[in-house]
Amino acid sequence: MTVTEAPRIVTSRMGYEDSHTLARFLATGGYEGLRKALQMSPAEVAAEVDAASLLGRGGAGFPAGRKWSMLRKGPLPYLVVNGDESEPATFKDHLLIERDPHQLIEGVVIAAYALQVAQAFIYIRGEFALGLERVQEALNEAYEHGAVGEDIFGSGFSLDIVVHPGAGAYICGEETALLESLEGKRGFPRIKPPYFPAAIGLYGQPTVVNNVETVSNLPWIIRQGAAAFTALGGGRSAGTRLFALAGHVRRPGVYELEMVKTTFRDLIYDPSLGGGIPEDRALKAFIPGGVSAPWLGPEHLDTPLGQDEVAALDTMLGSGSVVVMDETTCAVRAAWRITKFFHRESCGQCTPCREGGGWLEKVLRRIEDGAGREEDLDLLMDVCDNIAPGVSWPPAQTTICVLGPSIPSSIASGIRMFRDEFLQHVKEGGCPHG
Ligand code: L3W
Ligand code: SF4
Repeated sequence: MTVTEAPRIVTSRMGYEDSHTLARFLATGGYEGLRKALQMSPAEVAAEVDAASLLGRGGAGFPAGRKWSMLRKGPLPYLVVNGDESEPATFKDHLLIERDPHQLIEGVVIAAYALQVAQAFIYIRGEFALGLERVQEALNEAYEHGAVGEDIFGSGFSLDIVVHPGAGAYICGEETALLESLEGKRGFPRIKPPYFPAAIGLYGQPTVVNNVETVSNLPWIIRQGAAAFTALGGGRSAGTRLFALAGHVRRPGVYELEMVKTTFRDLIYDPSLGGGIPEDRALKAFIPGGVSAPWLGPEHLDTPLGQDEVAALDTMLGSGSVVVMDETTCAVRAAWRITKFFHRESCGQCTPCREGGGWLEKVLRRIEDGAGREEDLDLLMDVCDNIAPGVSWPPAQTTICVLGPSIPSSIASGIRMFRDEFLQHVKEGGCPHG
C-alpha cells in the first residue's frame, strides 16, 4: 500500500466544500455510527473502543479504552473534549473542528453513551473563531436532528453538550488547567496526584478528558469495528493519525497517514505529502511531535510513525506535529524561539518553570546576539538540569505540570546535536546564519 492509498478515517469528507454541513454529513454516512452504538449496550461500545487500541491523540498517547475503564463503574457526571490546540505547529484538531464538526459531535455522543454521561463540554481554543461558529452551528443542527438532547434517536439516552471558548492561554490545553478554566477560574494546572481528572475532575467529580482527534475516530470504529481499526498500523499504534507538517517543506499541511506503515521520510519527502525541502536543500533536523519533543536528525528519517517506535529514540510522537528544519536554520535561534514561547506561556506557579524559563531565554538570546561566553553552554545545561533533573527523556518532573520540564528539550537537543554551531556563535560574536 502506498502512502496515498491509506484509508481516511477522520478526513474522509475533506474533499467537499460543504464538509461541515449536516446535509453533506448525512449523505456520507454521518450519525450511522451513533445509530449503531445506540443498538449496543454501553459496555459493548466501550469494549469495542478498548479492543481498537485507540491511543489518545492529544500528546501523551494514553489508551482511550483504559482511560474510560477507570471510570465505567456507574454513570459519570462529565465528559470534556479538549480542543484547545495551542502547541506551536500543531494544527490538526483545527482542521477537524472547522471542516467536520458533526463527526466530532457524533464521537462525543458515542463516548458519552459508553460512559453514560449526561453532560459533555467541548472546549475550543478561543482564537478558532470560525471553528467555534461551525461547532455551535453543527450542535444546533444536531439537536434539531435528534442526535443530541432528550431521547437521542428514540433510544432513551439523553445528553446535553456545551461548547466553551478557550481563554487564550496555551496552558489551558493542559487537562487540569482546562478544567479550572471551564469552572470559570484562572487556568492553573492542578497537582497530579491527587487531581487526575479520572479521580477529581470538573467540579470535583470524576471526569473523562479526551482530545478532539481521539473522539473523531469513534464513529468509524463503531461503524467498521475494532478489527478493521487494528488491521491498520502496528503494535500498540492502531489506525491512522493526523500529522501537521510545518517548516521547510514544499507542501506543509495536515496529512492522515497509517501509523507505523509510514515513516518520517514518507511524510517529509513523498511528492503527495510534504514534497521535500524547497530548492532541495539538506535536512538539518526535525522535531517529531510538538515543540516539547527532543529533536531528531536525518539518520532517523526511516523511523516508522508509531508511538513506541518514536519513543524508542528518547523523544515522542506527541501531538503529531512535525517541524522540518533545513540546513539554513540556526539551531540557537530555533531553541531560543521555542524557549521564548514556553517562558511566555508559563503560568508562573512553579519556580523552576517561571524563573528557569526566563534565564534560559536570556542566555540563548545573548549567544544568538553575539554576546555569549563559552561557559554559557554549561550554564544552559545546568539551568535545564534544575528544571528537569538529568535532562533526559521523558523528563523528570519538579513542577506541577509538564510545561516546565519540556523547556530543556530544544536546548539539550541543540547543544547535543549542534554544539559546534553554538560555540561558533560565541567565537565569531554572532549568528553565522545572519
Ligand atoms: C488516572 C493515573 N489518570 C495518567 C491520564 C491523565 C491524562 C493521560 C495522559 O500531557 C503531552 C505532554 C505535552 N490515574 C494517570 C491518569 N493519567 N496517569 O492519562 O497523562 P500524561 O500526564 O502522560 O500526559 P498529559 O498531561 O496529557 C500531554 C505533549 O502532550 N504535547 C502537548 C500537546 C499540546 C496540545 C495542545 O496544544 N492542545 O495537544 C505535545 O506533544 O508535552 O507530554 O489524561 O489524566 N495514575
Ligand atoms: Fe505553571 Fe510551569 Fe508549573 Fe506548569 S510547570 S504549573 S506551566 S509554572
